[in-house]
Amino acid sequence: MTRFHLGKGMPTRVVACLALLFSIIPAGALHAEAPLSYLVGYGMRARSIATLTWALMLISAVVVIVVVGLLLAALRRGDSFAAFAPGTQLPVARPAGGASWIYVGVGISTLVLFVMAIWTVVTLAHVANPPRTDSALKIEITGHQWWWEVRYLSPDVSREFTTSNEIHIPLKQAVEVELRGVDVIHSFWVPALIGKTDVIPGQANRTWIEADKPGVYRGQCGEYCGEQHAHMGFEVIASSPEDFQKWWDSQLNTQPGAAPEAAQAQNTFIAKCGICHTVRGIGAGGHLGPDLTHLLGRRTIGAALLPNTRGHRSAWIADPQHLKPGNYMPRLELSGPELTAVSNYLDTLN
Ligand code: HEC
Ligand SMILES: [Cu+2]
Repeated sequence: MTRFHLGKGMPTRVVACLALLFSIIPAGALHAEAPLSYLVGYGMRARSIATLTWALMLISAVVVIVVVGLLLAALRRGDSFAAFAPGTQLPVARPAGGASWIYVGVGISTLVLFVMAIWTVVTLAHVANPPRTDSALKIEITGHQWWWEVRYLSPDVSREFTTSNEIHIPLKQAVEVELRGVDVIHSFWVPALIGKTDVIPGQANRTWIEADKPGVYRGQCGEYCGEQHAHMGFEVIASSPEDFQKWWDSQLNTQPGAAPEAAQAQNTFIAKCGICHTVRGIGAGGHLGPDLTHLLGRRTIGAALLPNTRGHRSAWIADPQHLKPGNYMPRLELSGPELTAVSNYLDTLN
């Protein structure tokens, strides 16, 4: 008489699955060093969400382990059943007390799911609104295909200004963010600080952002928005309130008109680039592309695509379609001298 048996490979496979499950957790922790990791939060908002994420992940892991353990136990018991000859009938045995396992199992699962649901709702309610709004700094962020316009608002209108792809915030302050869209739906996402909020044309969505550790936090458009969606990045720079104020003050400066020997370069810039880009102070006032008034102060160009070095700037101007195919800055067919003149002019925008 043959017997059912589990097959030699079976326990090994189960062990391998468990090992895989456990390896995900340390891998997740290591992954925290990655710029787009959401497993470690910096700031009250991100931290409570990260805690919830870890808790749900661990509870789920424990549930899987318990279920796999029970399944293995059940399979081992089945091991001793005799096989049936073809044509014989399978007797249905119902051991006494067997159903109580089901009641206990359903009871425990319901309780665990209930606790997880309540915890999730409480956490989301807790982070939905900033802790205080009275002194909150307000910024308005507009998503464009494929870059971010950032406007700092102030009760004193003369202190308002616009920049791009780089958001500076003071440490430990809840900054109110109003999100606007002009073309398609984008999504504002800084994994280490804040979950995704949709950016929708014709609607102003509100969220808030806070960081409690100085540093540079990588952000990314989180909703597919066309060819260069993957290169619609930005950075959030959190610094002390004093440094933040200094930065704000410096951004208010307009650019002085060029000295006579540099007038040619500035005129080339206004003629070739001013239709799409603003440089405050020189009469270049286009809005199709990022504001370039204090370009040199930014860490990246092309929406966090490339480090902001002279080489990358020149390469970008010479052929933006090569570096970011499909983006809305056309290849301008500048002559060699024009390219040099414009690059030199950009070098003055600090
Ligand atoms: C037809 C409009 C248009 C013209 C003309 C144009 N640009 Fe642009 N420019 C854009 C757009 C749109 C972007 C954003 C591209 C992106 O990141 O998707 C951009 C991005 C840039 C950036 C990167 C800015 C950042 O913060 O990421 C620089 C630098 C730049 N342009 C310089 C120039 C210069 C210099 C000229 C003139 C030689 C010029 N542009 C002409 C539309 C234009
Ligand atoms: Cu987008």
